Amino acid sequence: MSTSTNEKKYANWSDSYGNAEWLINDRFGLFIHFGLYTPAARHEWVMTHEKIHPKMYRKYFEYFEPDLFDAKEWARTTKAAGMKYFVITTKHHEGFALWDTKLSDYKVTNTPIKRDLLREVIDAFREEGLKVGLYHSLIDWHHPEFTIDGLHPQRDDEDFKKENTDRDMNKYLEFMHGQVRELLTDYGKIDYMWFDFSYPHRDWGWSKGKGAIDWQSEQLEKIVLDLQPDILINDRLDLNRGVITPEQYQPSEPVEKDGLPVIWEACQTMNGTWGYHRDNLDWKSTDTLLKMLIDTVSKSGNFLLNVGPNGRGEFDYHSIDRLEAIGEWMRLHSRSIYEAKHSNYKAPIDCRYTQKGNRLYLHIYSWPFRHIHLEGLAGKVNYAQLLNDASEVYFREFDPEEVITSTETKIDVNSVVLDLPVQKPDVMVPVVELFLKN
Ligand code: JFZ
Repeated sequence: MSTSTNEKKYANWSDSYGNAEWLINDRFGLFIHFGLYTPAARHEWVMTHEKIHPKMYRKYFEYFEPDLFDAKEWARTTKAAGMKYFVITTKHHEGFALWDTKLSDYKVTNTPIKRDLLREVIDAFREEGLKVGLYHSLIDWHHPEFTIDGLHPQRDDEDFKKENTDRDMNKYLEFMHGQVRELLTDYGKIDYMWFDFSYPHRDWGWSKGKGAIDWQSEQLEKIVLDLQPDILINDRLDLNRGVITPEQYQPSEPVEKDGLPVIWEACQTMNGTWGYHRDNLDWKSTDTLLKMLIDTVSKSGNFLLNVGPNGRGEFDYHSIDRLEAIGEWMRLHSRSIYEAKHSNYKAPIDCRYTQKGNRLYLHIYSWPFRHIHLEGLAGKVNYAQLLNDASEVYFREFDPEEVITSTETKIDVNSVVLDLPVQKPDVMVPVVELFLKN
């Protein structure tokens, strides 16, 4: 495991494996869920939600033909959204390989599309300068040696369960570790390995959840690090280390351990589901998603936002609209996101701060009338401007000589008061860039 000068600044720096500098700086990435659940179009857990027999599930394999798939288009869209890295599903819990694995026939090159789509994605995204992350499911509902537990599609199938005692997890592990070895050998430099997931505490009576012992996680981790010494690994191997990955909720404050920040990444969906879901209309507004990104960075986290491309291989218009709008905001405001982190100043109501050195960024979620009072900043600000157009923002401080009239805002001795235009700037979330005195 490599060390770094940053070691003491983060509680889990050395636990996150390679050099996490790029991840912390980049802040914003795309998650892609793409597999056989895509044409099913009703949740990536459809196989187990509906307890589908592998023989029945096979139709998705036989008809998998994303003919409009264009990795370069995906990469351009991602880059234009202001994202700097991506994580794609190589294999989800259904067990299907999106690459030309030598260890199984259950792979993309044996479907009607016949192409190694993973390779096309990795090449195209790398070409655009994006860092490469691979999601890989530890769980496998297709593999005949993966023991049936309470999450398994065949959990209520007595015939299947009778065979359970004959299933040999060691054979599955040989396969799973082998596939990971392939992925980290045949596709060049991989920056981030995103395993999913461990559930050792689950207990159904007749079966138990799986964790580090079941996956032989330490051995798997060693394989990964031997092949890619600089790689980052997330925290789902059940080894109590790695990039911390809160899922579908926003932590209420910067995530810390022993009083030090940890490296963490929120993963979020646009509509509550990861795989393409045709009839799900629970789309978060662009405004909400953007605020979640800002909120995450204000707590020193990363934001991994998901798209589930459809069965033709395209991002649907809901997702594209959102990515484009966020991209337009990022074009003007990424200075407050990249390399930025939590600020120790307390943000006013309806606002979020991020900070980068002596630049403090005030994100205004709800546009006020004329004034915002910034606590604790008296005597500390040199200059202030709106970030979208670099127009000066006047600010005032308490002046004992000044006669306050009933029409003036009262200024606290510790505060700075910004004089904002009445009109909200024409951007989703306006940002004031404050240059602090050193
Ligand atoms: C997992 C997957 O099951 C899901 O389909 C998706 O890929 C997501 C990114 O990751 O979902 C999880 C994993 C772990 C927990 C919850 C959902 N957990 O620990 O609570």
